Amino acid sequence: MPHMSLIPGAALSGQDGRVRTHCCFCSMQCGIELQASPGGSSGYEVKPSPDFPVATGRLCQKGFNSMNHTLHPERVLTARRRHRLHLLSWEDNLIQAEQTQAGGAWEKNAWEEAPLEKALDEIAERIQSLQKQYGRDCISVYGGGSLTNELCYLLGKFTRVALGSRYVDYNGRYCMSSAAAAQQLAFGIDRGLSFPLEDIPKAKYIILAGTNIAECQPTLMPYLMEAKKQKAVIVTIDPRRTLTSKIADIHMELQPGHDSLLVSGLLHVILLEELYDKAFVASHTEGLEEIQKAVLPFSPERVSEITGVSPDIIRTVARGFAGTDAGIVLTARGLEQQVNGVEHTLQYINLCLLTGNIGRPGSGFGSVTGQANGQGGREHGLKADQLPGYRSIEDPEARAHVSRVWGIDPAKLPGKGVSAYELFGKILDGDIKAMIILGSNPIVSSPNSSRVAEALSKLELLVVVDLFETETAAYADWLLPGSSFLEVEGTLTNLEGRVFHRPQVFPPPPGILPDDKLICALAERLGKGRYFSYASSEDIFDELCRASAGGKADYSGMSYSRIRESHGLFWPCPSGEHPGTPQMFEGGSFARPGGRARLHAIIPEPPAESPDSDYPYILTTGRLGNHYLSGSQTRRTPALTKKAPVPVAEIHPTLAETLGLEPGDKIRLTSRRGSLAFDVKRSPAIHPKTIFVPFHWGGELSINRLTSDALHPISRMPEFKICAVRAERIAPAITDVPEKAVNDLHA
Ligand SMILES: Nc1nc2c(c(=O)[nH]1)N[C@H]1C(S)=C(S)[C@@H](COP(=O)(O)OP(=O)(O)OC[C@H]3O[C@@H](n4cnc5c(=O)[nH]c(N)nc54)[C@H](O)[C@@H]3O)O[C@H]1N2
Ligand SMILES: Nc1nc2c(c(=O)[nH]1)N[C@H]1C(S)=C(S)[C@@H](COP(=O)(O)OP(=O)(O)OC[C@H]3O[C@@H](n4cnc5c(=O)[nH]c(N)nc54)[C@H](O)[C@@H]3O)O[C@H]1N2
Ligand code: SF4
Ligand SMILES: [Mo]
Repeated sequence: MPHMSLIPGAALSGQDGRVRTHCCFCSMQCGIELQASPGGSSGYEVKPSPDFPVATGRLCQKGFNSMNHTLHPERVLTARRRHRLHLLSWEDNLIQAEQTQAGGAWEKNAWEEAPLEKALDEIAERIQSLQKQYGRDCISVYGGGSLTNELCYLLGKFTRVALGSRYVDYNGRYCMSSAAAAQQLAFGIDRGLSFPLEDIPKAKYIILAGTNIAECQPTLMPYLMEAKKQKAVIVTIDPRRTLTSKIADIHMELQPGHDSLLVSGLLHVILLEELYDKAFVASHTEGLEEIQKAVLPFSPERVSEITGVSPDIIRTVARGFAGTDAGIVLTARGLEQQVNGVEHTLQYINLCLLTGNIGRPGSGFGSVTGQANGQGGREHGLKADQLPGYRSIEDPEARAHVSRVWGIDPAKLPGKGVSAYELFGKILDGDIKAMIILGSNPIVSSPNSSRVAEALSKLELLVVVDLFETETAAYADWLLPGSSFLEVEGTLTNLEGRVFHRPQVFPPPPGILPDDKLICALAERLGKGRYFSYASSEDIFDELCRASAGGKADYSGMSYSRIRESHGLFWPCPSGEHPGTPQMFEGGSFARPGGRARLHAIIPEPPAESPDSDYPYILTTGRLGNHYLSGSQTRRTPALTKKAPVPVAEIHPTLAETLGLEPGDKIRLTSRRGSLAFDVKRSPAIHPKTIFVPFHWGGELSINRLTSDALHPISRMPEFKICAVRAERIAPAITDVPEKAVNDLHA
């Protein structure tokens, strides 16, 4: 099918001929403008849009290229099915899957194309027969945080109402779950940032811990630069000196896993020197005594012995942060994606609470959200234990309210399911037999991914809805065409908690349904159409707002027209007259009983795997500026992938020397779960015993074959940031050596 039919003349252009939408990638959700460019390959050129207030009129390289993958010739444009090779072991299946990825044939099992309508009929039939055989809970749904609020809401409702299953979760479990749990515990509510970005320049002291903003939210940097211009002190805490730490006055380099300990040192100084905000702590918090006791053993000297950060620096930062009346702490996945991620986050929250740096302009705590809709994705019932409005699925009142909005009997509403990674365990246990994945590529993005491959091979039905034949789709029985961000109308909620409207700017290619309509069409075939008959995306949003009424993430005062007029409304927004809530916790008022925030006494604990003589180094994983997550979109964008065609392991020159690495050598990394070879970059900017590898690739280049699947006991966040590895030199293969050298060798 000629994909270019997507473009000509299809745009719903504004009066000035410019088409305004938003970049599909990170949580900044910068405004973009598509401008007609008849000579260009797509017919459009992408430019920053000055209209949306968040992105300061800039785009990063991913933003400029964000339209590229939607036009890629590999886009899936028809439904495809394939019959499973039941005789293969999962290891063989894995090899087959990789051959498929590499363009080789899964010959006996080649894809057959089918009209979408027929595909949906057959999938519905198969779901019904599996549920008849194994019960309603045998089918699960796995969603993603890049999708609109409307779609996240629909996927949760679809699972509970159309499938009647308890098993739904999403990739945000790998992303924001530790920060979400910590904010719930401390503040009683979870919004990424408790303040608008425009307040950052008012801060006088900014701590950036485990967040590489310069590569991950590049258009946030101007806010930090403006604060710096106003003489703010900036501190970065990371095992690497990143692009972000270039703007820091102080960089605290520590090995992964040590944030709780380091902050214990800061709190020790603040409490023992009585630098804390006594009035704020007395009126607005609880738990001071426990925390005073907990930090006693952690003098700067003791903390320094383990972390290597000098006692002087610990004292300087503690006194500096306690001494300001405008201090901000931002954290991200660096310290959150750990089995102690909730505790690390709670420590940084303690730091803000004890110093009274919260609830006023220029101060506060924030966990920088990651995906396009990383915030909204966690509010509308796409989580295993959650109903819309950030309600608990175990709360009888919440169940009654949402059931009323949905028009169902609360007794029929399923209970709590399990977290994203645990869904794969349920498949291996034989409890889950079928899965629908929409908006994620978990073979690349899950920890210990060989186990995920084993699980997906065992399913009796896997339906993947994606733009591309991803590494995950290689295990699918059905691959259905997904719609791109340009082809679906909806709202998203950015890192500030600002809900904004994203228009549909092109119709989907012929034969493709927008994702929301696809889900409703499947619900109809499952005999539940009456619960999913929406006239428009706005109709879904209005229902979402009603379902959220009275919940923590209350959108009930919002409407498409209000959101459009104001360039976004901040939640909570509980009535049509409410202006929205850019600044949370004003005057020290928190969402916990009695309005007080909770301080948490944290005893630093070790990670699931510590280095030992067999696995002496720590592997940590993360991102590069020009790729996005599992890479299925950015690896298909030549302008981005040419700058980083393969993952490269970042190691300290001292480690390179210890391993005897010569220029051109590769490095073999081996964890308890697997072993892979990588190209090497020597960098003095990384801790000498830590190795960093980005995770944006699949197959033999996928670092998640090595990562640990230890989960946090509450948030169920995997420990992506720490696993113990061995490192060895791989000399170039003999075939890589010039012919003369080989001859010399044989002489
Ligand atoms: N270019 C790009 N941008 C993105 C994304 C992308 O894939 N590519 N993804 C988006 C998404 S979904 C997310 S969640 C965000 C993620 O944004 P970030 O969390 O900022 O990104 P990461 O690279 O995962 O990790 C950040 C830093 O944590 C450090 N780190 C590792 N271990 C520790 C530790 O124990 N303590 C501390 N203090 N630091 C540690 C790493 O060295 C790294 O520099 O980015 C979003 N933006
Ligand atoms: N080792 C390691 N692993 C990690 C992390 C780490 O730091 N280290 N970080 C984790 C984090 S924070 C995250 S958020 C996850 C994310 O990891 P994934 O969930 O795998 O994220 P994506 O690559 O964005 O996958 C989205 C998929 O949906 C498709 N898609 C995009 N938009 C749409 C749409 O509108 N409709 C449909 N139908 N499909 C769409 C894309 O083509 C892509 O295949 O990775 C996690 N994995
Ligand atoms: S900063 Fe994020 S939203 Fe903005 S252009 Fe870059 S990837 Fe897109
Ligand atoms: Mo994320």
